[in-house]
Amino acid sequence: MTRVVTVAAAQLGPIARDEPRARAVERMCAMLRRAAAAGAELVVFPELALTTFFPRWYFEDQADVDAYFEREMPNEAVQPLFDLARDLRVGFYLGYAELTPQRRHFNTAILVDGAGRIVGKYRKVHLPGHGSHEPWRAFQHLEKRYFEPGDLGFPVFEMLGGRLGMCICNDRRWPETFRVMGLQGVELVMLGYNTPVHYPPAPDHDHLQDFHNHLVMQAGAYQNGTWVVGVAKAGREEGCDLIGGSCIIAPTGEIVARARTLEDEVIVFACDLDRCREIQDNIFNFALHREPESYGLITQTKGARTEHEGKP
Ligand code: CDV
Repeated sequence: MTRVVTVAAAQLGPIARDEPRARAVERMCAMLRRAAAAGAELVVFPELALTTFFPRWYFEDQADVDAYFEREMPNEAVQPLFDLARDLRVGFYLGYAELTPQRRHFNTAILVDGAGRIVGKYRKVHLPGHGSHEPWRAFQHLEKRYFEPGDLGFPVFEMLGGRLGMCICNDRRWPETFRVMGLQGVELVMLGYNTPVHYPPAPDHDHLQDFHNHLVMQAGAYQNGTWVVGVAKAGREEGCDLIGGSCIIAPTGEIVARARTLEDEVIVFACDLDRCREIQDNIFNFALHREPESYGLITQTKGARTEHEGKP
């Protein structure tokens, strides 16, 4: 069985606040067709791909927040994407805001196979931003208010003859995200993001946003010997500039395909999953080289311990 999976990163340009989900789905269907015509078997869409990035606004009324959430998946608006994917025999990753029957709110991504079945779900663990209204900011980032941290860990799913993992946006900045999947032998990590160019708490870093984006994804790929597909919602969305830079990264950490625009754009690459072995069997052979007894603090503590207890 071939271990080459042709993957597309389907970057979205901005989605307006009043753009209906059906229009976003139309745009994604157009990209799915382009990707399939280029031979893609798997298409990766961004984080919260059905609506504008609503955590940039403070809403007093919870009903206004809930209007951005999906109560079931697929639903009427998204069904055309599932139908098309099934017709074209293409799988996909889709990010959306999930409201469960128990009224829990998650920033979620699903993995759908070429038969249109949901075969995997991930809920964003690392929620950036703040929990209350901070009017001094040029725009809000209220993920900590509108979502709760994901409760599914970082599972890895068997599909297309490989081990596929998911994470979402801010997760990519945390090495633990990739390592937990790396320890399950992940071979391809899919992730969508909405990353503003302007970072209100440290605006001096604005010019580094594209660099940091690629830095963390390339490091995650290399340090775990996995393919990484990172996909932006890009461009000026409701006055807020979002970075692009969607890309496909080889297990060596090299970017092998990269989006050039800040609009709807599809990039495609044939990913040989067996190339993961080049790294996983050698420089990052975990079984041979890891020393977990020395890593206890990773799970024992949340913030940094500044007192050097027990040190001579
Ligand atoms: N959607 C995100 O998670 N965005 C964050 C921003 C706020 C820093 C990111 O890590 O890209």
